[in-house]
Order: sequence, then C-alpha cells, then structure tokens
Amino acid sequence: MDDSLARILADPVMKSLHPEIKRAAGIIHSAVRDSRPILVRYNNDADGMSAGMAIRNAILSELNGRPLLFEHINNSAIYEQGDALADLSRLSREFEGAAPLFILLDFGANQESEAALELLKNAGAQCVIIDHHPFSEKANGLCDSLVSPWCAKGDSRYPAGLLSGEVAKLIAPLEVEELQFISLIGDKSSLLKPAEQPERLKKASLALDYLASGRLKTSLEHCESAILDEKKLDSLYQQALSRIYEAKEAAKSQMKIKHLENGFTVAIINLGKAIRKGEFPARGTVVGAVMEELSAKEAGPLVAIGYGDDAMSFRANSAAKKAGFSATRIIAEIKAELTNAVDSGGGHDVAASIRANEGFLKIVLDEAVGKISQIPA
Ligand SMILES: [Mn+2]
Repeated sequence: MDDSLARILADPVMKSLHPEIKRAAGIIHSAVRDSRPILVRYNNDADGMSAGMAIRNAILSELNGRPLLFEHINNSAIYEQGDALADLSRLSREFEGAAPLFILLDFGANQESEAALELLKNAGAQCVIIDHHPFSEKANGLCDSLVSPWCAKGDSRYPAGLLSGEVAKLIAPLEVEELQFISLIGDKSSLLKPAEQPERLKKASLALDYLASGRLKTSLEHCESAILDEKKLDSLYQQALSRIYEAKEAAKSQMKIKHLENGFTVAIINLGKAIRKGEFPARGTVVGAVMEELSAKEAGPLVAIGYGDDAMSFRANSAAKKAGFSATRIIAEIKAELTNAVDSGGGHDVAASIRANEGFLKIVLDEAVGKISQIPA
C-alpha cells in the first residue's frame, strides 16, 4: 500500500472508527445475503462519487447478478423528505415486503436531514450513513449505523470516500486505494500533502467534480469507466479546466481591489456572473483560481473574498497568513458578534467560507473587510 495512505489508515481516528466501519459493512452484507433492495445515494462531488463507487463495487461483487442495487446522486448536503418518499415508493413498488437498505454517502447526517431519516425508519427501512460533516445526535439515533470521524475525535479531514473504502474492503476483497486518494484530493483534506497527490488522481478528482455537478444524467458506472480511460479522463480534465478559466475571467470582470493601510490587499469579487448555484465550478474553486493569478503578481498579504447570493469564500496567500490573517478566526468573530447574520461557516486559515442569513451578506462582507483592516501592520 502507498505510504501516505497507510499512515492515514493507521492513525488513532481511523483505528477507533474500525468497530463502526465493521458494523456498517455487516449491515450491508446482511442486506445482500437476504436479497433485500439497496439504494446508494451519494453527494454530488468527487468525494461522494468515490464513496459511491467503492460501496457500489463491493455490493456488486457480492450480488452475483441479482438486480437489487439502485443508485441516485444527491444534489445537496441534505436528504430531502420528498426524495426519501420517492426513494421509498420506488423500492416498495418493486420489492414489496422486503425491508430496503439505504446507504447515504457524504451527506445525510445533519439536522436538516432528520425528517427524511424519520420517514425511512417509520417505513421499516434500514439506513447506513457514511458522512464526515458535523452530525446531529437525533440523526445518529435515527439510522442503523453512522460512520463519522466526529464520533472518534476526528473531523471533516476524513472524507466519505476514505471511510467508504474501508467499509467496502470488509464487504469484498477490492482495490479501493485510488478512490480513497480521489476523495482526499477532492475534499482538499490536509491529511494528504500536495506532494503525496498522484497527478492522474488529481485529474480524476477534478473530472469527477465536473461530472457530478453537471446535473447530467450520469451514473457511477459511467463516471468510473470515464476516469479509468486515459483519453476520456484527459478530455474531461481539459473541459473542467476551461470551465474554471471562463468562470475566473467572468469573476475578474466583477472584482474590486482595495489596498488597506496595514499593507493588506483585498480583492472583493461579485460571483453573480461567474457561477451558478450547484454547477461546476463551485464558488471556492473560482475564488481559488483568481487568488492563484493575483498572488503571482502580488508578494504582499493578499486576501480574495468571492460572494454569491448567500455565501462567500475566502482565500489568502501565505504572506497574509504570516501577517496574522486567519479566515477561521475572522469567521468565528463575526459569528459571535453578529449572531443573527451568520448561518454557518468554517474552514482553514487560508481557505474558508461563510453562509449568511437572508439579507445579511453585505453586512458580513463589510465586517470581514473591517476585520482585515484591523490586523496590526
Ligand atoms: Mn465530502
């Protein structure tokens, strides 16, 4: 096994997650053995997709051709009640009497998904959630197994694809290393250093992000075969790059640069024309691309803030971090000071995002710039 992956898999968080990983694999294995229908729902990005591929491959290798496996992409961080109802009726139409198993990957453990989970439980379905977003206790109680790094003193650096790969290996003897790499790269986990990221898997990760968010009628099988084919992968990668380039140019045309007295340069970017919600590229990707271009010319402390209709992303260069900028600290301060303005937020020192409540985006933006201007020179 690759050394960097071996290091991650042997760390205390992954070690203490092992019993739950085993439990999840056992539940999935029983559903396969009992010929019950299984639905895999995965989040619409490279992490969700690599998780979906690992679990799908493991189940298929045990099903021996029995048509019991279904899949669906989930185009949000929430399991919506309407989707849960549609999923339940689809499975009960075809498999009357057999309790279905739902597997939710890279989403579904949050408070907003509780109502959907309750529907599944009341309908007699089983549910396994593999998710690395902060979870709600009630959601945890409503599912049969939750594999979450937060249950093992970990955090969101352990992506769903990494965890799902471990579950998949206990269901069937499979090669899942590359999918685990793709998930770590796709979710920009700091567990994997940039030098440890294989070029081809970086490409595959971007290609999956592109395929997943296109709202195309796509399938895990189609996406997996695309990234395994060198020519198709290259073509998808180039398409994704050119979409990022176009979005970056559109963003730059709506950018204001401020030079603050403390030496910081702040680029404020209206992303209204550059991105569309739920489509590729995502807000953070575009701000990152603008940042990369600006920092090639700007050696001093530089912060880029890109905002869409209800959220903004921060990116900063290393000079800004050295000069005392921390996006997470600024977000925490704004959260504490403007309690009714902020819905959620978080990230790292140099890359983070914040979602404002309706009507508060401009206030949060002004507050953020104000806080950057107060950093002592
Ligand atoms: Mn994820």
